[in-house]
Amino acid sequence: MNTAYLSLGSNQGERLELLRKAVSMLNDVEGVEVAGISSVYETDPVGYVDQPAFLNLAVAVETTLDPRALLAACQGIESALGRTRTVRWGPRTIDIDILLYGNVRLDSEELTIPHPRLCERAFALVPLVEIAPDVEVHEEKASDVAARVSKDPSQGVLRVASTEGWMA
Ligand code: GSY
Repeated sequence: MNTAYLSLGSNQGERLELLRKAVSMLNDVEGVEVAGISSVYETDPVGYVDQPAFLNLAVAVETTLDPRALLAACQGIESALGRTRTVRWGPRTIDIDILLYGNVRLDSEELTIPHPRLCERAFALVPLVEIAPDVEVHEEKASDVAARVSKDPSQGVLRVASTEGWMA
């Protein structure tokens, strides 16, 4: 069994409901169990900034799937929830990224672990640190990286909702 951390984001449609559905669908995947869910954060768009604000959260999963199979499961959920890949950095109903997978380091065309932009993204780090305060990214405590990145005023991250009861 392996522990992986995922980042979920939505900035199109019923954002909160889409996140809730995506978490529930993840838990329904054979070989995946959702073991922790952060709060929901409203976050300023990073990268392509001319788009609506996101809701983001992080989940911890216990999984027997290998990283590529986990990625395929995440992409299946994105498709089922209406994600289309028209504009690369553009608005999306749901996005599910693998942030960390145990101590695995992987660099392939389809998948890089740890996520290549994790250390630049308060929207992924802040929820991650909430559920995994001691986790490390590239030999640095994620909480230290989060504190540094959160000083960037363009990366607003505001806790807006609890996820208590989502897995009940
Ligand atoms: O890679 C995730 C999609 N994404 C996000 C996101 O989830 N949240 C915020 N705040 N900005 C983003 N830019 C991209 S691309």
